[in-house]
Amino acid sequence: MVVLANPSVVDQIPLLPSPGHRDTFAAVPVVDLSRPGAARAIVDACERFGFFKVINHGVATATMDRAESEAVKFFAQAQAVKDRAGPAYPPFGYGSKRIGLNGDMGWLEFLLLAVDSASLSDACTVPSSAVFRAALNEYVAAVRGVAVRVLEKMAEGLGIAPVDALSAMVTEQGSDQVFRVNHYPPCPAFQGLGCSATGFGEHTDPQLISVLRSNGTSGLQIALRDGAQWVSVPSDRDAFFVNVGDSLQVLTNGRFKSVKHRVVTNSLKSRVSFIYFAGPSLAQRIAPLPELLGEGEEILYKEFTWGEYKKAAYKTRLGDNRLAQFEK
Ligand code: GA4
Repeated sequence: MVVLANPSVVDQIPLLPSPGHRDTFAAVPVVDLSRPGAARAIVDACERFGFFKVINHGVATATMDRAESEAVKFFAQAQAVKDRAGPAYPPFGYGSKRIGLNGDMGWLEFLLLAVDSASLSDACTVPSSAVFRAALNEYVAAVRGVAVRVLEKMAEGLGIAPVDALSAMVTEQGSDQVFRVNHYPPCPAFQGLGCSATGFGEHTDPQLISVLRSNGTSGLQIALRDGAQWVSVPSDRDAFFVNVGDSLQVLTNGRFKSVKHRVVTNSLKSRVSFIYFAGPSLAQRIAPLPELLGEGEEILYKEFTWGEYKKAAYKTRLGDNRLAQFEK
C-alpha cells in the first residue's frame, strides 16, 4: 500500500455517484408567482417534496447577472487575496472546503454572510469591494422580497391569518437571515470513473425556507422518499428554487417536509449559486401553529427557540438529523 505523506485535498472529499440522465427530476413542481393558483401550488409542493421552482418572480435578470458576474470575479482572485476575507467560521466570511465546525468537507469555496434587514450586515466588512457589495445588496433585497411573497402565499394556502403570519418572522427586526455564495470549481479528477466529488454533502436546512439561484450548471440533488432516491434538479438560471427548512417542518407539525439535498460537482463546468436562508429572530418560539393542528392531533416536537436550535445545529455534522433531538 502506498501511503501518501501529504494526500491531496481532493482525497479528503467524499465521493458520490455521478448523476445519470435517468436521475433527472423532470417533475419539479413549478409555481408561477404571478398566477392566482400560486398559494395552493406552494402548499401542495411543500407537502409532497418540500421543494419547488418559482417562475415569474419579477426579479430583473440584470440583478441576478450582475451579482453572478461579480461573484465570479471574486472567486477568480488569487487564493491569498480570498483568504484575507476569511475565515468563514466564526461567524462570517470566506471559506474553502471546510463546512461547519465538525469536519465536513466539500469541493467548494464560499462566502457566508449575515443579512441585516434587507441588505448585507454592516457589521461584516466582507466582501470589501464596493461594486461586489452593491451587486449583492441589490440581489439580497430582491431575493428577500421573493421569500416574503412565497411565505405570504404559503400562509394564504394554509389558511392562516394574518397574511404575514409566516413572513413577519423573517421581516421583523433582529431576524436571523443568512446569505451564502457558493462556487463549485470543476473537479475532473474522477471523470469517466462513475463518481464525482461531493460539492456540498446531504443535509437539511435549519431555517424556515431557503431560496436558491444558480448559474446554468446543474449539481443540486434532492432526496425523494426520505433519502431512498436522489434526483438531479435541472438548473434554470432564470428561476428560484425554494426548499422547506426544519423550522417550517416544525411550525406545520410535519405537514411540510424539510427536504434533504446535496450538490454533486461537475467534472467540466463550475457552478455558482446564491442561497438566501430565511431565519427568524433568535428568541422566536418554534412550535406547531395552533391553527394548523387538527382536532386531537398529536404535537410531534418539543418546544424550542430558533436560538436554541441554531446552537444545537452547530454541534452537529452536516448530514445529521438535527430535528431528532427535538422530537417528542
Ligand atoms: C446548512 C444550511 C446553511 O448553508 C447554513 C449551514 C451551516 C454552515 O455552513 O455554517 C451548517 C449547516 C447549514 C447545518 C449544520 C451546521 C451548520 C454547517 C453545519 C455543519 C449556513 C446553515 O444555517 O446551516
